[in-house]
Amino acid sequence: MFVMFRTLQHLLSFIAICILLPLHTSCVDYRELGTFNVDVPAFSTLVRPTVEPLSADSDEVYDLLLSAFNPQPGVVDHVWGVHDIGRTINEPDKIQLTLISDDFVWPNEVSLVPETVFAESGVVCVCSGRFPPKNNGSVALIPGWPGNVGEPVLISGASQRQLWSYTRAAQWVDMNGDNLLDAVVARFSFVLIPPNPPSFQGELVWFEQPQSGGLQTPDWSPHVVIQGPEFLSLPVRLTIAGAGEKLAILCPEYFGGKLRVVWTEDPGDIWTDTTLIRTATIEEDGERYFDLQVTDVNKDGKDDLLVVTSSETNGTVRVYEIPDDFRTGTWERHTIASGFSVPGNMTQGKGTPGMAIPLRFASDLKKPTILISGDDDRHAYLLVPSSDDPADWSYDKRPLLSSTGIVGGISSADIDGDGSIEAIIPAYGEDKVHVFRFTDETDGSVTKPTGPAGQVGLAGALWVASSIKTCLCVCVCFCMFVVSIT
Ligand SMILES: [Ca+2]
Ligand SMILES: [Ca+2]
Ligand SMILES: [Ca+2]
Repeated sequence: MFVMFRTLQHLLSFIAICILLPLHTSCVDYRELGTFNVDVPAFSTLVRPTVEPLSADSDEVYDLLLSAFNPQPGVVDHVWGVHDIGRTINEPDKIQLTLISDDFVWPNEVSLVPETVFAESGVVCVCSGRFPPKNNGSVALIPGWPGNVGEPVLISGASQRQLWSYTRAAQWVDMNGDNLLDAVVARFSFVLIPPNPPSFQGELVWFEQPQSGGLQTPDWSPHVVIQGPEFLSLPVRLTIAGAGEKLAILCPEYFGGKLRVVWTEDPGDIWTDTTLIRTATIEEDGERYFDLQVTDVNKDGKDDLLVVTSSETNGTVRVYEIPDDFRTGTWERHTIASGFSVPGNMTQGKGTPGMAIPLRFASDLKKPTILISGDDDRHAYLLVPSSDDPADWSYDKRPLLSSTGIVGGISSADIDGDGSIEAIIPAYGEDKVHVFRFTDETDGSVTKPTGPAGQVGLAGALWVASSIKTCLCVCVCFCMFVVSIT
């Protein structure tokens, strides 16, 4: 009966999406393929385990990387992997998880290091840590996936008095011009100095890859670029008027309530001279900047920023159009969804939505529907564009999934190469991962995607806010403990 009800519910949702929207509109069908069980599933990432270009007739292979954490002290956390998840994607209850590591406290986003970094495939990168007592985080490399993985090598600096946590995946950029790719990442520190209230510090940092043996060498030298971003930073090449492109790093701030871009005036984009580092503010309205990616949202041929601000009462999904010169231009904002709110009375420290990813079909002819993790509002949504007109920024928000708890870090890809898109939606509060399939009904063509291999989309939401409440309880206990021993 439950399955019948769910099927009917999905059918009605699909009919509603198709009927209520005008013609010439993307029409996305979807169905839930099933679920598989994982304790407290958190961030999901879909990766291609090789960077070799895929030929038209080659087999598509995707691996799923998944983190699972429990804020409670002493509980062991896990990093899981599923090699070639396409083999069992139609029967999710048959998906078998392989343990990659249980060495980390509070593992967050898990990624695969591009093969170009170490001339070696199968290097998993784990970012970890959040709130006390699980705030001794790291950026770690684990070679050997899939198969017998090695011991983690912690590249994020030697132990120090100030403990740092790392949330979103490290990005690989040569920051000092020595032809070795360095790890660029935002980091977060929970500052607890009783009797002062807890405070938070964020900064953008890069870890310098050593001249030799990087994959075997711990404690790479850290270089701080700016203070501010706590959880996410995104290097990207952006245009400057009349002079081509320049490397920039987008820096959303959750606690800082702003969105900035940072660059170096060095003409070769070498970041070692800190006097040449500049920033520009894209927005500073006090909202909690939570998720960000660069993608052409309105299908006008130019990339935009797809941004999520998290809130207890009015979370938003926004698009910023990138100006011709990112250093001096105005970033035009379009709010494409708003009013996300955390249900119930106990909303303090929680936030919604979590993360936004466009569902891009192989044909890629129309504006993409956007999949949203509701995070603390316990849902997932679709934002369906009202038309394919690039100047029309209106969307219809449709519920996709109703869960009993936090909805975590979503990811999507055409996992089995048939033109439909599969999405992985971790339901942290249910101890389950939901698998959905999306089909572009107005297209009908089923083609294999081409293009460069590598990591697919952004994967893994933050849902920092959701954790704060739990963690504040832990912190209160921690404070009491500190007070009691001093
Ligand atoms: Ca370098
Ligand atoms: Ca655009
Ligand atoms: Ca597919």
